[in-house]
Amino acid sequence: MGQNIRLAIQKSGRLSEESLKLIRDCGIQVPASNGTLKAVSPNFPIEVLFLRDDDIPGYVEEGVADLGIAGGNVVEEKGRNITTIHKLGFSKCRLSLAVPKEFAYQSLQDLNGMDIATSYPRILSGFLQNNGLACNIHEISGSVEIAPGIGLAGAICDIVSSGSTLLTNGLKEVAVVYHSEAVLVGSPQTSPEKQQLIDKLWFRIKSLQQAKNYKYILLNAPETALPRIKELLPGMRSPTVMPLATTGWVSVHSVIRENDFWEQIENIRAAGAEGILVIPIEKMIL
Ligand code: PRT
Ligand code: ZN
Repeated sequence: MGQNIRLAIQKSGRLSEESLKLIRDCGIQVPASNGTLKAVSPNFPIEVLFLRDDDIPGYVEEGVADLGIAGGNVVEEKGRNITTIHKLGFSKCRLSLAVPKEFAYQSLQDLNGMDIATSYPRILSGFLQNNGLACNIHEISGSVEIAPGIGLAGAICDIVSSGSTLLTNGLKEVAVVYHSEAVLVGSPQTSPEKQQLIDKLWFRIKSLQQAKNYKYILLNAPETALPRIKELLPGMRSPTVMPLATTGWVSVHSVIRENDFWEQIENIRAAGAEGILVIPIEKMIL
């Protein structure tokens, strides 16, 4: 019996639910934490550690955890020596500059020399430097959006999702500094045994992600429409074609990217297809 891998996820917050769901959708059972720091899976050699998101990059760098799930914004801000293994596609948000709505903003240059409040001094200073701006950064740990109102700073740099927090505080978003989403991070050095388990986990995550982008499509069409429908639905190798009880008609089964489906649906119908069903795919191994 080999070692367990340790995965650090956020204990309670915006990332917690999706992080846990991702692991469970991989067929890995994780007992409910009930406030404990750690849960051991009964069916995969993994221990899940429940931590504050800000601490996850540091724990991974120090080897306390082999893997972590954190916001790209936090990973980038901490600047730890860890590798981003992959983007996970959830908790999407942006780190943006915002100013009071009456500020006559035209270009980034208008911010030059200003006081900017943020919890992300490292990402912000990189951005300012790249854009040739010199500003005074005021690092504050929370409620950044109130800084202009209380006279602490003329602008802020904070996480924006729907934009309603900015709006209720009389602010407007003027530039995106960093696009973020949840990421899977790992330590740069891993033993071969642990790497094997990480690869196994990553394979499962990948098959879920691929499945999300594709749909299974079934349709009926006259045989004469087949050449055109095959062009529109190439499938993984080529579509499955089965005869219907009605002569001259076939059922076509294939997979299609969700985005392509909406683009192609009119063409597919125009080619003669009817009774079109589109079904989600749970896992997809290419
Ligand atoms: O307790 P712990 O330290 O673990 O959690 P936390 O409070 O530091 O983090 P949490 O749970 O709030 O966020 C975790 C991660 O979720 C962040 O690091 C981001 O990667 C991501 N995320 C996604 C967000 C948002 N959306 C978000 N909207 N993080 C914060 N916000 C806040 C933002 O700071 C602002 O106050 O929501 C407000 C803006 O939201 P809108 O919708 O009004 O624009
Ligand atoms: Zn935090």
